[in-house]
Amino acid sequence: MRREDLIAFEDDIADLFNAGKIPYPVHFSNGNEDALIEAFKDIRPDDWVLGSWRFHYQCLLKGVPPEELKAAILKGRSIGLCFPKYRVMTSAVVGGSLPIAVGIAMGIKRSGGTERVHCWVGDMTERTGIARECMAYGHDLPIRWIVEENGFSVCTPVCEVWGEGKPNIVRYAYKSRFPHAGAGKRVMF
Ligand SMILES: Cc1ncc(C[n+]2csc(CCOP(=O)(O)OP(=O)(O)O)c2C)c(N)n1
Ligand SMILES: [Mg+2]
Repeated sequence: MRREDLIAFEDDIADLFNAGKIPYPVHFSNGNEDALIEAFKDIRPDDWVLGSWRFHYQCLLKGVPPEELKAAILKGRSIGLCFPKYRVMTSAVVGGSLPIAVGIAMGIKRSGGTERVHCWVGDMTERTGIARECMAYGHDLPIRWIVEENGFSVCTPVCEVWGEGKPNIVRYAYKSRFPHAGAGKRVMF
């Protein structure tokens, strides 16, 4: 799907929302067209695509027919779109889709499949414990994490919350000649 088609789809949904025709939460990907089109160049039809509350564009780019997507949005499903037939799954819970993405990727690896998993992650979601654990598990799995940096968690600046760049968080690097514990020899007491 082309950039203009993505924008036209969301503009239609935005007009319906502003006219009070969609009494449910909707989240828009406006401004993200180029990054998403680029990410989808590496996504095949049998790959899985997972993510969060903001997923209209990913659904369209994965092949969900616009009318099917619009019908789901009008029923209030924009915040948690799932189209297993097109291998699209999302969760409206922060971090909710990441363990599912890991599970799907593990299943693919164990069965010797060639499909891959692509999981979208918000920049606040990325900093949660569940994301760190899932991303650590994902190293040897057919999974790609795509982090969207918008600088915010709803209205809260992400870096400010974590104190990133603040002067009262001081770091220094060091390398020890000893192991984590002990002095390098296995001593039996
Ligand atoms: C467990 C949980 N806590 C809180 C929320 C409310 N919530 C919805 S979106 C969101 C922001 C998450 O920020 P980020 O991961 O950066 O996503 P984005 O900025 O792309 O929306 C929050 C806190 C939620 N959906 N789930
Ligand atoms: Mg964010």
